[in-house]
Amino acid sequence: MRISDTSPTTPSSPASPRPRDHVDVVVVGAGIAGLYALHRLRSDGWSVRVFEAGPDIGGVWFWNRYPGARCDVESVDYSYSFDTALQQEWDWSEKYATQPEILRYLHHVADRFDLRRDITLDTRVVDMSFDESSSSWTVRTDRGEEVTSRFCVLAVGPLSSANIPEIPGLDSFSGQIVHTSSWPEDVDLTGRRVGVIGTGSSGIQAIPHIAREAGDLYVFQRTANFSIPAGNRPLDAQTRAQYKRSYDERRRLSMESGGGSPHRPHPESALAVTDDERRIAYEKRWQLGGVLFSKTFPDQLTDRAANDTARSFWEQKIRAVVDDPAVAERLIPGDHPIGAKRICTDDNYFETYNRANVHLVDVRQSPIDCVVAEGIRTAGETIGLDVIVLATGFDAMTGSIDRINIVGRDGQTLKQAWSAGPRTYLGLGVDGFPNLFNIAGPGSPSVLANMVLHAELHVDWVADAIGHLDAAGRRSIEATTEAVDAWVADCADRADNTLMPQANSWYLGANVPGRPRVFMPFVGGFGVYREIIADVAADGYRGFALMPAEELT
Ligand code: N01
Repeated sequence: MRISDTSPTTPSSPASPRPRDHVDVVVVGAGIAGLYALHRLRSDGWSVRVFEAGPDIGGVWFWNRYPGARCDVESVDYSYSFDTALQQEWDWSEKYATQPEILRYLHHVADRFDLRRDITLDTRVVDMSFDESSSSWTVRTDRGEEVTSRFCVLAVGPLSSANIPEIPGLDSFSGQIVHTSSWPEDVDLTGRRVGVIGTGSSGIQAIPHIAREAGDLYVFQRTANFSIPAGNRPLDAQTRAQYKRSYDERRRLSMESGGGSPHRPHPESALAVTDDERRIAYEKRWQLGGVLFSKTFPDQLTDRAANDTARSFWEQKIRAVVDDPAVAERLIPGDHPIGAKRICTDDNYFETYNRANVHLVDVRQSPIDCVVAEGIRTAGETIGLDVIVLATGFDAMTGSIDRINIVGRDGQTLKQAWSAGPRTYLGLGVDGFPNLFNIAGPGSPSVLANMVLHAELHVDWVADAIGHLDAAGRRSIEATTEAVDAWVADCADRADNTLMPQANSWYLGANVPGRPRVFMPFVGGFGVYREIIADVAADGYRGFALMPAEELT
């Protein structure tokens, strides 16, 4: 029985439908995951409403429109796989799609599958509470709307809440301050004095573009970062046709892989091959471009000696392109293994430091004291600026979930339940919070995988689970505390067996003061994870309690 069949529905005219105040599923967020959740769940016959805080669909691909923003996963892979016709009709113009092209693609998907009619834009979900007696959620928005639903799907994105640094005096700056993740449309950097704080993926992508526009660019680097040239190029008709012919195989390989990519690592340990073989393997990955360099060899992220071989190859490449050896030295990370933070993907990043108008400020040597009206004051001087760009990243994985007051069974909030770090079963469910599903959040491969395929994997699992509950006459599904405890321990063990926790990364919440230091993504690999969650479903949703209707209080 479908809840919507029995609930009062709002009469509507086809011309101006009134949004329903009771639906089967509320989805929070209209980014890549939310859009697919709407399509899949609606195709299964459920009534769905999607709430999106932004003025447009697209999630991070709406907001992250800083100069040079593009995806660091190949466009042909960073695209939905659920519809063969969609794959065949959409033409990607470059190996790595720009932010505007990805947003155009998402608009195309929204139109093609008629998604907009169930999406409410400019509306932030602020409060969600579970009522045990009706086994339903009440969802409240910042516009005062209240909707009840049997299920809720959080598709809020793991990297969607900006991390604004607590630098004294930030408010006193007389120029413009922008954050890369909410880039205004009207920023003119031409000839201006620009300061960029942060050298993660966003900063490293934006810096070469800003350098070409700005009069002077000052890069405030706290931690040097590993980055690999993207090797971006336009895709000609022949290449596109070849991709389209190989989609099935590409998707199959991606779904089975460690990170959601069709490219396989070298079969042997980095330490088992000859120096020549190793160099050739790294060179091949270097030419492939981007983040996959961290997966050249299977033991690169588990064995420090293997990791060091990658690091020394990388260092030679960087020293060869930076003219000033002292600057090169400051740009080479010394504090973490390569790949323990997400490797950045760039477009002439290191070469940019050869420009006369680009100045590297090492914040560890000359800490930022404060921001003043005319610029940034460091240990020795005041650097005059017109624009400050905060490329300071995100309150990752849990930041956007924390912004919603989520109240589960017995009045417990999710914030309380996660006060010592996020606790989930399979990343999908939380004990005490029935019928609530989290897409690509903590406890799942999430940001370590291809986020589009990951979204599809999660949404399909959730839709199947909802269908199963319905067919079995169950009203709710909730992870058991035992299953959550075991999964949290398993995730921690897997992470501890890698080099990943050795970096102060956002994977650990280490970039946000006050966050508990817990490695949040599942590091066991996308393909392995996919098998685990499929097995749990096939085994009657092992580790979840499925409550029959008559047991409701
Ligand atoms: O954020 P980050 P990001 N003073 O956290 C520095 C995805 N992404 O937006 O390392 C001075 O990585 C901070 O320094 P430190 C991708 O998954 C993808 O760049 O903490 N500096 C760091 O250098 C990526 O990993 C794409 O010492 C301060 C920087 O700010 C993730 O998003 C593009 C500071 C933040 O780097 C996050 O990337 C963009 C302070 N007070 C993003 N506070 C693509 O697909 C912070 N920093 C290409």
